[in-house]
Amino acid sequence: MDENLYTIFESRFPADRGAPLLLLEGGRVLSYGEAEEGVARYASLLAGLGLEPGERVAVQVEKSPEALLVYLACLRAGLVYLPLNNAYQSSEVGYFLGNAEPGAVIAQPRSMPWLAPIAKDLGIRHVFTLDADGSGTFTDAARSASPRFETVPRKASDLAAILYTSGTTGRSKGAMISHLNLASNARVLHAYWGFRPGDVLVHMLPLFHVHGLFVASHCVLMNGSAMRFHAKFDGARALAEFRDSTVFMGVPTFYTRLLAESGLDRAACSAMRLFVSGSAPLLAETHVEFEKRTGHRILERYGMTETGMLTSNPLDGERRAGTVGFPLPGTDVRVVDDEGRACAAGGIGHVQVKGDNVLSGYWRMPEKNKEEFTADGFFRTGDVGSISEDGYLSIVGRSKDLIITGGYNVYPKEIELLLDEFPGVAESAVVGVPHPDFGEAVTAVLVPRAGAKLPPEGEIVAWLKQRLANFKVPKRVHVVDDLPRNAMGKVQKNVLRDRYGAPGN
Ligand code: MCA
Ligand code: AMP
Repeated sequence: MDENLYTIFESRFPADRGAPLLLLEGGRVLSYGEAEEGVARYASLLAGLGLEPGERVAVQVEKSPEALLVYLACLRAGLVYLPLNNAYQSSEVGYFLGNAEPGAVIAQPRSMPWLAPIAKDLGIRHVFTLDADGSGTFTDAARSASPRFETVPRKASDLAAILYTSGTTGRSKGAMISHLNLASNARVLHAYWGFRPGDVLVHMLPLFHVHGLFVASHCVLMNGSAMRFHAKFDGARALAEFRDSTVFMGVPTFYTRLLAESGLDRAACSAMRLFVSGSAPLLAETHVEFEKRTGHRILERYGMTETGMLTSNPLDGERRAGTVGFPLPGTDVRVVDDEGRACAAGGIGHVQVKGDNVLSGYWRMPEKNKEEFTADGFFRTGDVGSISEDGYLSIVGRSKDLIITGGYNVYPKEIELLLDEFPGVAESAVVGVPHPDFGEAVTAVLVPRAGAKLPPEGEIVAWLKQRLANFKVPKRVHVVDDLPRNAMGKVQKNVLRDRYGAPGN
């Protein structure tokens, strides 16, 4: 039986293929029929290059309708989609390409001066451009490709995508996501959040991470309905779109920015039926304030790149602020102590999960697979939580050293390793401190070598900007004589967080 995710989507497309899939800025519309034809052409082009099912296609492009169709074309052609955040710089991209060994790369034209040589060195056979306006060598070549394509059948366990997530060691790991992982989560979310004919989703998330690419887009494709598709988040525009839309999904920063819009009120949101938040903790005060202004209780859910969505507050029933709700159907969620024993209700412990939505392992890292899964097959999320008597999960912290800033993950180790290379730096520590817009902000603390004088903060930040995606670059860099350490010699990051998290730092 064919378990290709694209086949599942296709079976849910509207009978009238003239119905809209994408409602674009300036009133442009992309219908399901047009999308289907575009996907077929792109799949024909990719398959025609001689790429075999299972080969990777790396994509680092701006969000555009074409970018969405490239993803669907990879599914359809049995290729493994490898999306890359377009903020990643050359050294980051070089690592991903070297590790994943894609057969083709599609990237922004402006990246070509540095990306083409990397691809050549790595022996990547096909390199295409795709710009934000849909132009580029990829779409040029697709024009003469066949508008008919027979979907390549896939088994449930075949890979659909690889998504890189950074790690606590500073080395990124490729999460291997199968057709079943995606299909099971798409089916569950579509039902759990009550998608129905005529729903219109406002899509302002980036397309290179799970939230925008899978959670939001898949609900729409499973529903055969339309989404208002924007290149990026814009509060005023979102408000205008809410007037004739029904569903919105965003990271907490989207909601705090919406609250800053004076026009956010009940009337502006009267057509909407559902606001979903995730990727980072939503402050209870944001939840309360949003309800006061709009009458809507935000539905908070919790997930990971490796697992898709794991828990959700209910559609009908109490959406409890400060919690991420119940395990989704088909997902086992448990909270255990350091010895792996289940915690009693209300007890705080490690969150572990199991289900069809959970990845099979990391790309070419068998040792990580052993570390990240328990003997009985549960995945260790690295989150610390507790489950209440009545079954609501709360995420209360993380055992992994991770900062989430505006919904993007930053692993301090990666930044520390780089800072340690900065001339004159003896050691460094990177922590997350509270930030009104991004939730947490990356902050660096440096200790100079004996006798060395470090340049002004701005110079260090400029140096980092050339080497790191912009959201990873510390908002502040502090220089100190010593880092605070405990009796074991371990840096006390909590002390640094308290010191630099105070207002005015
Ligand atoms: C941009 N900047 C940031 C961030 N974004 N700094 C920290 N954190 C960020 N997230 C910096 C830029 O480097 C720049 O600094 C300045 O802010 C303005 O940049 P700009 O591009 O104009 O910002 P923006 O367009 O306003 O973007 C903010 C944003 C965006 C809209 C919140 O970051 C965003 O769309 N975030 C969503 C991330 C997401 O989709 N996460 C889901 C991951 P400078 O001027 O110094 O260069 S999936 C996931 O986590 C799991 C699976 C889950 O549960 O969903
Ligand atoms: P990522 O690696 O980008 O998939 O990020 C996954 C991590 O984001 C999880 O392990 C959590 O730490 C965090 N996360 C996602 N959703 C929530 C939420 N609603 N509340 C708290 N943390 C969340």
